[in-house]
Amino acid sequence: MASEDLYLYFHGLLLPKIVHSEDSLNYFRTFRVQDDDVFVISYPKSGTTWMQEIVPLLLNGGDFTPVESIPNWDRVPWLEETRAVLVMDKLRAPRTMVSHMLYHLMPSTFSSSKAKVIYIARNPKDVLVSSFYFHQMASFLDDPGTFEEFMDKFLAGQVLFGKWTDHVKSWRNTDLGDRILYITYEELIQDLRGALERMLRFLGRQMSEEALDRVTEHCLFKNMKNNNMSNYSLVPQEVMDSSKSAFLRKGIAGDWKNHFSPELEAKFNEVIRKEMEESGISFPWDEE
Ligand code: PPS
Repeated sequence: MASEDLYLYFHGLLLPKIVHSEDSLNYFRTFRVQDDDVFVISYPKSGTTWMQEIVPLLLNGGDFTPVESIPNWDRVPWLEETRAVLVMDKLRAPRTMVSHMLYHLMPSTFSSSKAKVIYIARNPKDVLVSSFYFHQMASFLDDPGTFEEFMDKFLAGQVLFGKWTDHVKSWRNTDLGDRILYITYEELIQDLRGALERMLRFLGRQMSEEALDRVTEHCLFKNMKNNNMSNYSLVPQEVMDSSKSAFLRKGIAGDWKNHFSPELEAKFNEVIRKEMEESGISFPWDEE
């Protein structure tokens, strides 16, 4: 399918038509944010689905009912997607939603509200690898071509939600103060329980040691992979072909090392370094 049939543009950002429309973007733009709303913000492939599992459990004291009975896209909907208008009224307060949008494109009521934000970032090299496989299995995305071709598109921002560097820079340079918590996918991989404790404190919640142990165990990759409400097995094969690649694919940090040649790594590092150099932002993976 031609790419104009697959995507629409929103402020220069490429969005897949299968879940975005003019109406859904109008809904997004005019959405009335409430003070107790909780947002998870991510660049695609940075740990969104993981957070759709984690945050409801932290907010409800470790009750597994929603994560075992409601698909992730309705449990913690994407605010910019077509399902938001259908499920938002069904969310219990505090409403939890995800968004891949840049900071300056958020609804106007967002910055004046007291809504909290958890921003999850991931090593862009692993984001690229994850996205490459996602493009192979998702029929609503264009063919990624070779890994090198896809890397060029990624670096040029000709991928979903634009450039990774624009996304992380937009969300680092906000005036949200203590309303925003920054977390990384790698931190979750390294010490999931510790990261959950950090998020609990940020959300102003408490949980018994035993409940936190159970939530940690439930959110491990090997267990989440078996949760049909979160592993995208409810999506028809012709839309997401898990025989090509699973949505919950590897769930590790550093898979990029299996995909980058030294030349590709040098090219990638150079572009990202240049675009980040005056931002003052550093990430744990910068030294790798
Ligand atoms: S999307 O399409 O933007 O919603 O994708 P997103 O959920 O942000 O990213 C998908 C990657 O996150 C991995 N994932 C996990 N890793 C470790 N542990 C858990 N529990 C987990 N859940 C999701 C998923 O496997 C994708 O990464 P890759 O590298 O492709 O495996």
